[in-house]
Amino acid sequence: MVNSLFLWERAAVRGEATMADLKSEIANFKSLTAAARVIASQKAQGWPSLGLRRRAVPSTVLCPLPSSPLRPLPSLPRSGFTLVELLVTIAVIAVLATLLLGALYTAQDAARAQKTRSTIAKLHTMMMSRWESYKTRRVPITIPPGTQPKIAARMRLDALRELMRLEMPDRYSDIIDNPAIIARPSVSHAYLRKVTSAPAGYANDHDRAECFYMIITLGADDDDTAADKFGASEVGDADGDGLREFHDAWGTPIRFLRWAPGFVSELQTRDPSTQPDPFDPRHVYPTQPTDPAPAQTEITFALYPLIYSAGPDKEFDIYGGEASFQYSGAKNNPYVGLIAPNVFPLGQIGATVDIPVNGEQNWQDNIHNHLIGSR
Ligand SMILES: [Ca+2]
Ligand SMILES: [Ca+2]
Ligand SMILES: [Ca+2]
Ligand SMILES: [Ca+2]
Repeated sequence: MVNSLFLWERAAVRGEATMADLKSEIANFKSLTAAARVIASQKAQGWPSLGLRRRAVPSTVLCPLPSSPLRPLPSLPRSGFTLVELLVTIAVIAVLATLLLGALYTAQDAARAQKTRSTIAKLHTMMMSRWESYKTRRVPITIPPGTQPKIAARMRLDALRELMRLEMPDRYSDIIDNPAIIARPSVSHAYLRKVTSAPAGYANDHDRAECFYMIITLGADDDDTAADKFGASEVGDADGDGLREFHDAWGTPIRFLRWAPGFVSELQTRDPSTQPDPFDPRHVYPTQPTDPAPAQTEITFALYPLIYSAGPDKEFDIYGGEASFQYSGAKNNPYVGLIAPNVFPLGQIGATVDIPVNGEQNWQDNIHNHLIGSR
């Protein structure tokens, strides 16, 4: 009202307002004042008199405004997620994360497999040159004059097998046990010193791997730097006994079986007709049925040393013979197992088996030199 009178005064000064206009403004003021009094009175008695019920208010925000005493605020855009939307989002993220991790894991395993193949390829090359040398190796044995040629050939072959066993041991009994046919070769003395001087004494854990490390690093008379050909990650001591092993890229010791007649591969087909034993050119084995067991039932064929990684699953599932087995007690027979099922219930050494039993054939992801050597 004060504002209206001020505007009327200014209009009057400019000659634009009349006394009638002033009276009209005063009348408006009186009616507005009366209306204000009514509102104040009703407010003092409580809002229900305005026709609004307070209990109906909560879900709607009411706000008194000059032009309209109470009215709802306009509804705001909905923010946040519903529970279903949240769960769907989490599920999608989980699937994407799984796919990504799977891809990363696969790429990492592929790189590790390649690194392991490289390590085994080096070992295979070093091993095979030595292996081939036994075809022409002079055997330290004296054949009595007058011995039948075939008997002499068998004596020589038995001695050669013992020489291979002593110089390429794959279990500690090959080192610890005294030779039966020939004198202990010089490198076997080196193995024996190494094993018996191990700080904590040798443990049979990882013996297939520890013997192999000694063969490669001590077995070559003219190569004292064999160990230098391998990086730090390719060598380790998994059981902490001071006797080292070559490791694959998953940190598992790489094992070695000098003779693995149970293993079937492109390199070792186990077919006597197409791959006869090259160390037995006179075919003195298998022997005649009149010969004493167990030799009479054996089947011979070309053998290759087996150098193998357990692969990504770190399980070998390759039969290495019973823990108590000693070659010296089996006449250095490389084909043992086929002929003594009571001693080797799981077949020949090198056979693929589920040990320890977990229901999985864990040999399938193994990386081995037969795969590399056959290419
Ligand atoms: Ca050990
Ligand atoms: Ca060790
Ligand atoms: Ca495996
Ligand atoms: Ca298994």
